[in-house]
Amino acid sequence: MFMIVIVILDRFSNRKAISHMGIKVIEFKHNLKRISSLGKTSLVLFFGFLVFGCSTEKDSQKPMAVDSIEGIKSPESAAAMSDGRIFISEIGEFGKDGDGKIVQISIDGTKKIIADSGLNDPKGLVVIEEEIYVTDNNEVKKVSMDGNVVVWISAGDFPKKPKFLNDIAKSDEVIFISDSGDLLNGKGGGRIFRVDSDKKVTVLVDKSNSKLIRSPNGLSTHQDGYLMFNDFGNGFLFKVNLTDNKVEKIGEGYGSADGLVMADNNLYLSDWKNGKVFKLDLSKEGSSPVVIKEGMEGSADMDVTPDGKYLVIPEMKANRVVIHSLD
Ligand SMILES: [Ca+2]
Ligand SMILES: [Ca+2]
Repeated sequence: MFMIVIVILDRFSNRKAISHMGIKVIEFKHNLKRISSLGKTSLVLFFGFLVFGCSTEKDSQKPMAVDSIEGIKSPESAAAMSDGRIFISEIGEFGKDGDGKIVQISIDGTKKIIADSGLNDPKGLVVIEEEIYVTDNNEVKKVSMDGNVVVWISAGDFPKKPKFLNDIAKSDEVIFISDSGDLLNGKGGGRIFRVDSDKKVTVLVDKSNSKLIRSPNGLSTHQDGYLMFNDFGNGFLFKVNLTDNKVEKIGEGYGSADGLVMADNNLYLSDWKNGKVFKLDLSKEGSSPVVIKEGMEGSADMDVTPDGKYLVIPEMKANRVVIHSLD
């Protein structure tokens, strides 16, 4: 900007007559005071335009985004809000109680602890009316923005004993929760629970609906009337018809499937064990997944910022959250 002004002043100072742009013919020798009032007005408008032009350009630029936010011990899940806040569940040490956290970050790298007590191994999270609902082993907890943690659904509230509660997703008044079963030993036995508005918990699907179901993990409610989920145990992608609970396998090859999020016609899936992130274009029939990121250490439950510009990837085994530009 400064350079542009210098160049323009220089150009004006070398002109004896400026007859175009409606400016009266004048002498202009390094003395702005001698410019006629019409010339002054034109200059003010011209520089004003430049300043206005520059600020508009600046406003439309993307905010500065960091590549990653370090120092979050075993992050599992991300929930990105339209106001720029991103909530992350931090497992801490696996199997150690009391060291779980909820951390708030933003793409510019800021980090703030929301809750650092009352959590064990927190995983999937969803924000509903300024409260964070997070799965934590065999319970679901509710966390207020000032860090108060209460049990929202206890282990005994589930109709089948949960083993490894994982993702949580909301659609209208219904909440879905995946239980990955015996994920740690690769023995499956997982299911998906449905929580109604009166907090009644029922089984949505398990292996009685499809023998292929082993360890349901990521959930997505983007498609009306359906719940989409991926399976950590076999890398399959499924969808459930929420009217008749019919399960249909719609994809495979996603390894130890974890994150599942839809944005702008694209479904993003992560493979935790092999450290990959896939993009699947759902607007084209029969399209194949494309690897958009690989070599990650435990790419877990991702989210896309509501402006569609960034994929937020908890990189669990690297103890960081990666901000991946989708441009
Ligand atoms: Ca822990
Ligand atoms: Ca997960």
